[in-house]
Amino acid sequence: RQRIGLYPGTFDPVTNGHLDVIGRAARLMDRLVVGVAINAGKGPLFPLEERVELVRAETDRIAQRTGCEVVVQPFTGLLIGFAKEVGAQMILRGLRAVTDFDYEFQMTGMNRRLDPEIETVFLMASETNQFISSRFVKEIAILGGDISTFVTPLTLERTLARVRRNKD
Ligand code: COD
Repeated sequence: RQRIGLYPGTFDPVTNGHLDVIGRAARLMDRLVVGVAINAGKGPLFPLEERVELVRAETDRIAQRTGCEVVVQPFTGLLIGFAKEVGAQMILRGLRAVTDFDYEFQMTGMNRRLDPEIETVFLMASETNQFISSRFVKEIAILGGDISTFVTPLTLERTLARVRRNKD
């Protein structure tokens, strides 16, 4: 049986923290679906299509390096529904410091109730990437700070372009 994992998120934008987790997940899976959620409630900086495009651009290398088939797909609606649709046996989530725990704990518990067959697995990024969050990347960029060690050069360029566009 093929091991299929789903790594869902908002990826607004994708950071070196996300890519670190994707690299680890890819080593464990035959196929990794990265699900990019619409998440209109979070008021994203990037439109869904661009978030998908950026994750795709950054994950090609990971697929080559690990031999895992990495597929990036947008999704709307319930996470558990999407996990079933793509045939995932597990949902992968990244865990940062204590602040993530409560949210992840609730999400995992509720998803488990919705479908007890799908296991949620947590992965930690390396020390360099552990603390990175999309929220602070955006805030730092908007306030004119340097985000070049938190995101790839392509995402850096696109983030600065979005921030500039929003100012006009
Ligand atoms: N180190 C380690 N992990 C990290 C790092 C980092 N530096 N940065 C981010 N991560 C992890 C996050 O903890 C998360 O696990 C994952 O990467 C994605 O992060 P985000 O912020 O891009 O994504 P979220 O947390 O906004 O994604 C939320 C979902 C879209 C998964 C959620 O809202 C959802 O499931 N929506 C669908 C509707 C649904 O089913 N709702 C019911 C849920 S119970």
